[in-house]
Amino acid sequence: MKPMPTSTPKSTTVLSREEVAKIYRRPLLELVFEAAQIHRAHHENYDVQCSSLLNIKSGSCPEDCTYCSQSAHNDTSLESEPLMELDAVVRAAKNAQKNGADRFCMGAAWRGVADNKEFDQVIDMVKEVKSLGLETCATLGLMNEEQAHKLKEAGLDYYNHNLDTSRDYYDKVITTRTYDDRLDTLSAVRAAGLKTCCGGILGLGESEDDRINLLHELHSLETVPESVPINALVPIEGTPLETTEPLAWDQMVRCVATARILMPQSKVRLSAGRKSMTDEGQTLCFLAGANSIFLGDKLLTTDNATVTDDTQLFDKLGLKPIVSACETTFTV
Ligand code: SAM
Ligand code: DTB
Ligand code: SF4
Repeated sequence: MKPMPTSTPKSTTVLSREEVAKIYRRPLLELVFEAAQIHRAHHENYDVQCSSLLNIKSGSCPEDCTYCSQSAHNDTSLESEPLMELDAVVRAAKNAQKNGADRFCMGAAWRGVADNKEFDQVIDMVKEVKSLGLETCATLGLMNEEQAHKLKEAGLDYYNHNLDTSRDYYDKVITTRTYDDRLDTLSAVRAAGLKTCCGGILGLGESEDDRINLLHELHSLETVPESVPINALVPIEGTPLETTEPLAWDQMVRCVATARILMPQSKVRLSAGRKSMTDEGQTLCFLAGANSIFLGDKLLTTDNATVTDDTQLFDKLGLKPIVSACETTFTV
């Protein structure tokens, strides 16, 4: 006899940690099947939101994130660079747009935002990138509400600030700021009316329970993030995580599928780590509801899957980059 379907409770319900674990641990094909149905009910099946990244300030970051090439605590080969000039940022944004990106995300290796000349320069970058007709995103570390308001006024659409992992595992990964610091920044971002891009990294040595807890945290936020990046660790020489065991392929699929079920309206981004995935693994993630990627040959400091590879994979799967949702009129 066919077993009764185990359907997921309504999306508006906040599920308990145990309910999330039950979803995550379903037989993989059943999990992917339900996630695909939810994806199709809430999104255009074949549309993929494409963000391009630019590291506008590199290295010498005072934080001790064990995964990161840019932490001053890690002995990596990355050269530190000061904040980029405005015209170089605009050139990179135009190039990203030409490649099919609809959103441009500027990242700075800062502990957080300070009220100084450099922040004013970032404000100008946001204004200029927005005027190209791109959606804008920034990831600058910790931030207060007043600073978030300034970015919003400049035309910022999204702020990326990840929870990274579970609350329990967090201090194995970063000790220079707390989980609650991150949640405070996310509240400031929300209070300013910005959209949030918030997810995590898998493959840091965390357990399956930690991954489930991270997904439960994201789903339980007062307002769920509009954009949910699921990164797989890109192991970097000179970091404490350089020799970490790679994540089992099905864990990425489970995380994407569970994120899709828990946050049906959000864009779920198959983020860092795609370069090491097979086309088949990525395909399963797209079927399981991933509908966003980082597009461009580079992430922040490491190589991404190339635009050529992505174009070929999209053609094969029938996927297409979305046209910008941004309403700004072109000024160039
Ligand atoms: N400094 C800011 C911060 O930490 O919020 C912004 C930049 S930081 C590089 C943005 C995010 O990139 C991190 O929170 C982490 O999730 C992700 N990330 C950084 N290094 C990574 C790596 N080696 N592999 C996968 N994801 C990584
Ligand atoms: C996110 O969740 N992933 C991006 C973006 N937000 C800023 C960063 C990925 C970084 C991968 C390692 C690197 O290139 O340094
Ligand atoms: Fe600095 Fe961000 Fe890297 Fe942490 S992840 S070391 S805060 S740049």
